Amino acid sequence: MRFTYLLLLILFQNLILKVAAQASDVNYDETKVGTYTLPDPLLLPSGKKVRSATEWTQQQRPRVLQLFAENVYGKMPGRTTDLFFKTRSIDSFALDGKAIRKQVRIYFSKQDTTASMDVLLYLPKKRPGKVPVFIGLNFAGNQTVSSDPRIFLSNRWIADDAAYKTVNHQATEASRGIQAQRWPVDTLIANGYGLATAYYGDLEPDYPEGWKTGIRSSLQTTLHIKPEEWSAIGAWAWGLSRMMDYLESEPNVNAHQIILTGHSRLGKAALWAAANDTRFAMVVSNESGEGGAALARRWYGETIERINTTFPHWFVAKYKSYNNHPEKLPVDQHMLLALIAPRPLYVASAQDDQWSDPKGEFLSAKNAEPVYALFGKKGLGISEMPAVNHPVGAEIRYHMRSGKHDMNLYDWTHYIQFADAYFKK
Ligand code: GTR
Repeated sequence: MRFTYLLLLILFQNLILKVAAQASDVNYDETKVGTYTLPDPLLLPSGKKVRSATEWTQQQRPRVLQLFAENVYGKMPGRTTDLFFKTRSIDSFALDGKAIRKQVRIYFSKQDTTASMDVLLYLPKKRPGKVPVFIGLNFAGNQTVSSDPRIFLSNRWIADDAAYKTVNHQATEASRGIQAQRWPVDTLIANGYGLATAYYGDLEPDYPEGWKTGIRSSLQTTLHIKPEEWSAIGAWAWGLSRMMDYLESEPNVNAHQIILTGHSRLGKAALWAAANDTRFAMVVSNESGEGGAALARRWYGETIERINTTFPHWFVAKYKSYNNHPEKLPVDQHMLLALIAPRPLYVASAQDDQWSDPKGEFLSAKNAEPVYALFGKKGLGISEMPAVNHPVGAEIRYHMRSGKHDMNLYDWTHYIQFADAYFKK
């Protein structure tokens, strides 16, 4: 009796300690951030520094990319050789006649036709010739992007989040257009841009065992890669490159003007995709946070340990070895941003999204500047955080919007302006 009591007491105490430790692992106090030293993206293993764009591209870039593959996101396989596209529907009078809407299924392999992704593409009719296109994955199926009833409902597993209006992990009619605010198709079309999106769950459903029914399982023989050699983020990023393959085949799309966007976890996937695939001409990271744009070494908001605990499938197993030791990581996220150079990059945060660490995202962008400078490209132009709703920078741009974790019209308006600076006729 006494023994049981003691045992229970010990167990209870352990539980209290655990909860306390968990509560204290997340910091929101700027005075407690402490000091940290970021790895220098220009430092070669020889101890010398990269001095030219050529040295960066030929020596350092492949090395840094490899370090991210080994320690964070896993290997990135190439495209399947028997990939093919099937148009499921075309509507030349979408959005009151202002756009062409196409729905295309990308089949990754002739061997297994369940491995596929559904692309929803809108192209503006008023802009002649090949048009620039914003692309990005969505969280809950293409039907959530617009209330247009002709968009095919996703038949994949979708998280049963109340906001997604799913029933038993399946999309419902009620889910049409529920994320339309995140995807301002009309505004994009009016500004002469196309939009291509696909549901990230087509690649891998987002839960720890999701790899079993996603491409990491179904394509392992075709791609010669074991599921544990890459990650969920890797699979989503791979899918973005397959969307790019499709867009290259689309006669009305300017494949040299593809603007890759991603919000939150899908922002992480977008950055990793762009690091691997230089065909993406411009990149937008919207509140990608930990494992995305935010510095891992800065102790503020989400931590490596937190992300690995809640989402053990997002990164490779080795990333867990940095749980309480971000200082041991041979890279930090400014180096991921540096892999985007010299392409225009927009990093955006939201003021009420402290979990993503806005300042850590700003500093990450700041510390990618030396690599952009090798190409003669300008960065943020300031070294302190700008005021809220005050975008700054040139080839690397940054803003912290007021409001919560989201991707809204304020964000898109600035992304469109950023794209206009490069792609406007
Ligand atoms: C959070 C996660 C973040 C971010 C976010 C999202 O729960 O901790 O890293 O990815 O989800 O994707 O909405």
